[in-house]
Amino acid sequence: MTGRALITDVQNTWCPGCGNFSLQHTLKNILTEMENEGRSLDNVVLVSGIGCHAKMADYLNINSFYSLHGRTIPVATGIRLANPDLTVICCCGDGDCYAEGLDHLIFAAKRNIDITVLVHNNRVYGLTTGQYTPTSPLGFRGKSTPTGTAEFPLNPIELMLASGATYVARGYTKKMDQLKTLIRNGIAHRGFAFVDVLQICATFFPAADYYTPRVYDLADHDPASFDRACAKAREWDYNSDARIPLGLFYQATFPGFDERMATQGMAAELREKAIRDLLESRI
Ligand SMILES: Cc1ncc(C[n+]2csc(CCOP(=O)(O)OP(=O)(O)O)c2C)c(N)n1
Ligand SMILES: [Mg+2]
Repeated sequence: MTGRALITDVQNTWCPGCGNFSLQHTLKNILTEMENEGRSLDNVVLVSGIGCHAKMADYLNINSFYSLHGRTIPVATGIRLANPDLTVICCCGDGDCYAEGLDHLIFAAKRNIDITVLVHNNRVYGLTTGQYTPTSPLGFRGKSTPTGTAEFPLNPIELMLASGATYVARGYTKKMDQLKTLIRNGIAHRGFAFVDVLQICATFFPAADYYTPRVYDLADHDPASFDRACAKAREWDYNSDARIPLGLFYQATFPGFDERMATQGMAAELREKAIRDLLESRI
């Protein structure tokens, strides 16, 4: 399937200026690079939830599974366990996986299942026209909160670090080169890779004027240090006026869920040794 057209001719209904276009083109460029390096795109599967983000499954010409709202990650986990030769990429919404599917996100990180999760974090329920999500800022006005939310937002970077994720990054749809590197390296990472993508929702949360002057690159940060990753995660709490670090917060090597599951059929003493060897392979 070399040189296939990666953008389908399905009618695109994203709003002009939507951050999903940046993610679509970033994924297209990554898939093209993978193909040019000799990897068959037949071994790549995209799993989406339900929402504006989920239309990625319609607009990118690769194997895809349009799942249920909040159920992106269990579907991806099942695909990966059934066929470890597949590279599985999840396109989730912030409503999709920080609200409806939050438990799945935490357990995928805890298990270190080898999938890559991209959260199209526009900080709003886009498709259903503007209700607040767990990452909407305090006071966010939308259809369900006409006088502003009374809730403080969740910090997904902190949550993923606490849940055991072995690759934790944050990108921004207006920093496409960095976004591409973060997603590419996440796909290459052995284990659970999580990229929270600050995404412009042109209609219900057009936050570029807020993000663009605040973002900076975590270039000098050491992603091997869990403690420093936690400190960096707390610099911006998805609500304050602080500067917003973008880049790789944390990366570690730890045996994946599929590797540990593979030891289950072994005789007891072999299994013990296999698990010991796997744990010693941690950095
Ligand atoms: C179980 C379930 N609950 C609610 C809905 C209705 N619904 C469809 S899309 C959506 C919001 C999606 O928001 P998000 O995941 O942030 O994606 P976005 O549209 O912002 O990309 C909701 C609540 C649904 N389809 N299924
Ligand atoms: Mg959303």
